[in-house]
Amino acid sequence: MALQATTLLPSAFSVPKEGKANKSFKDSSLFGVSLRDCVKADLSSLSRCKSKSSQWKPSAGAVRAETMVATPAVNRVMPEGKKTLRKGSVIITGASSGLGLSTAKALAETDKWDIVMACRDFLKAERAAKSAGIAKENYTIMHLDLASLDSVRQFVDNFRQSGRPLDVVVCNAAVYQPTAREPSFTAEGFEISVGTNHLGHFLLSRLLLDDLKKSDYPSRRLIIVGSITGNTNTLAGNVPPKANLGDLRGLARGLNGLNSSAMIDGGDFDGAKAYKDSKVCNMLTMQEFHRRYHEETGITFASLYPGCIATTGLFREHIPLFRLLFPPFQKYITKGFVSEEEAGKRLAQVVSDPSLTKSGVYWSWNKASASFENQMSQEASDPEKARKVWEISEKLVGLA
Ligand code: LMG
Ligand code: NDP
Ligand code: PMR
Repeated sequence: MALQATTLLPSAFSVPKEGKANKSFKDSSLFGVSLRDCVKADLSSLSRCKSKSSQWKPSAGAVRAETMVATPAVNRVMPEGKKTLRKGSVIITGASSGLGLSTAKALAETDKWDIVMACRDFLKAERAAKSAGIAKENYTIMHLDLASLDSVRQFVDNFRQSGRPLDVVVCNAAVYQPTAREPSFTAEGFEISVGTNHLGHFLLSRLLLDDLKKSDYPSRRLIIVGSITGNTNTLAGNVPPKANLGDLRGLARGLNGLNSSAMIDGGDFDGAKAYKDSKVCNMLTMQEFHRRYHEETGITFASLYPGCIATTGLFREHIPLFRLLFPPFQKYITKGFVSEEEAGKRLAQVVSDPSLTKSGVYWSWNKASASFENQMSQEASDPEKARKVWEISEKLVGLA
């Protein structure tokens, strides 16, 4: 796919693909945005709404690190006798900082969500939730370390024991190791960025699919956070090192750095590339879920680029000079900057907005913060690659 070479000019916004006007837009060029809010939301899944009430009651005996008990998710009867929808039940991974935390906050403020913050550091998550001012009746913290597949399975067991319904899953957590010279590895020996960002989430979402299927909530969603930097049809995605999964030979051999490369394409280790590759896997996984399960289940599978949230903990391992210059660079030069609060509102829309139920899509936002359906790079939208990544990943995580 041709790179949008026009992108350094402020006036050069994304051009819709022929025949796809009003549908697909590329990640913006300089700004990561398009001028046009073009989405015709597919509201069809709303028609699946059932009125059955949930059986869930907060369970005091659940085996998990939990201090907060949420409001029972039952249909509430209004004074006039009208039933209102029960609270939605959402799991957000990596909700202890950055985008995950601000999304939890945005959802909590609506009082319509019971939020499970799935975090590796319980105390950090608890402090984060408190200092963000999230009301305690709206959230529960459960332990999840995506860098351990045992922990992922344990989390799913704990979640099920809590007796909650499951309506939405947000795969948000990620690690980024831009300065690492040598790879580090997950508990099972996978390179840590792909192991955490992709394989941990892959197992988690595969297991939780059964729970989503059981939900009686009007719109069930599985959301996986993607990024512009994994998309080589953008300027940002062309800053070296570029994402490239190659023929997946490293992934197929287990990314263990021993008898195989730690990189998906089998090349030399590069932490920034591993992160971008993991984001490509996230976007491919979302589409493969869509192809395999949307029609059968009605579940919405979506990905997104929330904007450049240059202030988050994602850049904690970058050199201090980068952390100093990156926010003003994004704010004043690329204008791709978005605050944590704004990005959280964007992801909260993908969780709960009745107009964002379309499945198989990658959402982005324009400068007025209106969502639009964006186009991913050729590699990130390659169905054959998506199938191969899916099949290799299910072997690696022990599902096949
Ligand atoms: C790698 O370096 C690191 O090695 C790695 O560890 C990891 O951090 C990784 O992506 C993360 O980055 C990338 C490095 C090298 O880029 C830099 O950050 C160096 C800065 C180079 C300075 C360029 C001047 C920009 C002016 C901005 C001044 C503001 C200063 C704030 C800086 C904050 C930090 C971001 O990258 C390079 O090799 C440099 C190339 C940079 C441009 C890449 C553009 C891709 C070109 C694609 C073609 C575009 C087509 C457009 C055509 C236009 C026609 C007019
Ligand atoms: P942060 O570092 O602030 O948040 C990442 C979260 O992931 C943290 O809560 C972190 O936990 C958690 N996490 C990391 N490793 C694990 C693990 N092994 N198990 C469980 N949780 C883990 O970064 P952001 O908020 O920026 O990133 C959130 C998402 O947004 C990521 O998917 C990222 O790729 C994406 N994104 C970010 C952009 C940006 O500009 N910042 C742009 C585009 C996409 P802890 O708090 O314990 O460290
Ligand atoms: Mg990038 C043109 C717009 C643009 C946008 C929207 C981003 C987003 N970046 C842009 C441009 C550039 N960046 C340019 C021109 C450069 C060279 C100066 C540049 C550099 C750069 C670096 C070194 N950018 C980075 C880094 C990182 O380490 C970040 C990264 O790649 O992490 C994987 C990053 C990012 N730039 C972005 C976004 C969203 C990131 C954060 C990473 C992500 O989550 O995808």
